[in-house]
Amino acid sequence: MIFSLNDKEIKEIIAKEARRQQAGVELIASENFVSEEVLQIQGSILTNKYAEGYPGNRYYGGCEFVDEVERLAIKYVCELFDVRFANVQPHSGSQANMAAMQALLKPGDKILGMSLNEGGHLTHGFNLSFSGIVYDSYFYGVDEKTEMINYDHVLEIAKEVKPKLIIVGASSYSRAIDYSRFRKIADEVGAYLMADIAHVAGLIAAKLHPSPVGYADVITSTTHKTLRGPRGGLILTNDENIAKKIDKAVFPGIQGGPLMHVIGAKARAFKEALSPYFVKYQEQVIENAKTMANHFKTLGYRVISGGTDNHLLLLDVKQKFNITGKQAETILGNVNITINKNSLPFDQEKPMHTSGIRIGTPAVTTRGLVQKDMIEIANWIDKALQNRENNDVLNEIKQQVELKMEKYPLHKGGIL
Ligand code: DSN
Repeated sequence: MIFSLNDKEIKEIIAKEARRQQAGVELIASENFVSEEVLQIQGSILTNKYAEGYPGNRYYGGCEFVDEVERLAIKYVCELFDVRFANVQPHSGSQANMAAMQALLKPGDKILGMSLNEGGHLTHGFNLSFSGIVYDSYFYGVDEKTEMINYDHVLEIAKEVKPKLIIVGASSYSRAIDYSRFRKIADEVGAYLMADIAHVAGLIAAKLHPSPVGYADVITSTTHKTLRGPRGGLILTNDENIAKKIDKAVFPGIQGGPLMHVIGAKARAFKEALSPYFVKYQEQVIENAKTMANHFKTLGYRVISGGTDNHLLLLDVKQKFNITGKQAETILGNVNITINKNSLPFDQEKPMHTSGIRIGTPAVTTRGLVQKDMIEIANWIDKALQNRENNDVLNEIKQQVELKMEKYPLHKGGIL
């Protein structure tokens, strides 16, 4: 598709990015590669249409066909997660969260979310995000020993804070989440429960991770992580009254015209996620993450919480090499292995430096890589970090990475 572009300036930039994606091992836990279908729909003429409002009730004429595509996206996502109501218009996960909170809360209300340092997300109450500015935010974290959520401790905090909303969900937490426990905690303190499943949505859709459906009042997600759709957000609920409030909060509350080309691409991604192939893909994502976590342990790394139940793992590089996560990110970037620095629970380093790195397997699994490849990649990571001052070794690893990834072209291996 990119090669039919006439604009030389942008075409060259896209071509460089395409080469980077093709030649690298992509281990950012929140990234993935979409199918050709998703890519084409997102690049389609659906982008030309204004459609403020909802199907059958728009502020513009000529919406009969974009109504069809939005209805399709809603139908597929409701089927995928087994829920009654969906809003597929949020432009991102952050906006899904903003709308969900606006639907349930008033400014100044108390919210309780997982702290950013211990795995949570900016929009779960961080002081520089709308969520920490508009609402009175409080946090729970992980247990110092197990590095997992201690549900009894969450209950204690909830009893003390008495929040109107509890948020469950994380960006860098490698363990399964017990949504039923969170429901009980919310009930004990009379709070709404919102599950942000952005990271694990694909695993939940494939029934390989517990689902918050039936427990959370509202569920928010992005569509582009494990779910492998276009960049965007969504909101789900089984409560008709809340669904109406959510629709109002998304439009006209915080957004104007929906991105109909993205909604079209979301519909396609949800359809792909309903196929049996998608379950196999997610099984492989988890197998790959477990293989890597185990192999890093045999290489002497401290894997946070001792392992993983999902698509990601966190490694302590400070303890192993006395380097920061930021340094590790740069070293690995130089050998075409893309990860991100990540604060570890109780990290002594600042968030711009960190003691850890986060590694995720959704993208490499889409490329078609399996367990034996994870061992090879973990060995490269280890070798690169160990030989971080030896340019010959680093160049050799980079060449090996490029050579390997040539065998797994984008939009081939693993994609429907
Ligand atoms: N930036 C996303 C992530 O990497 O997890 C969360 O929004």
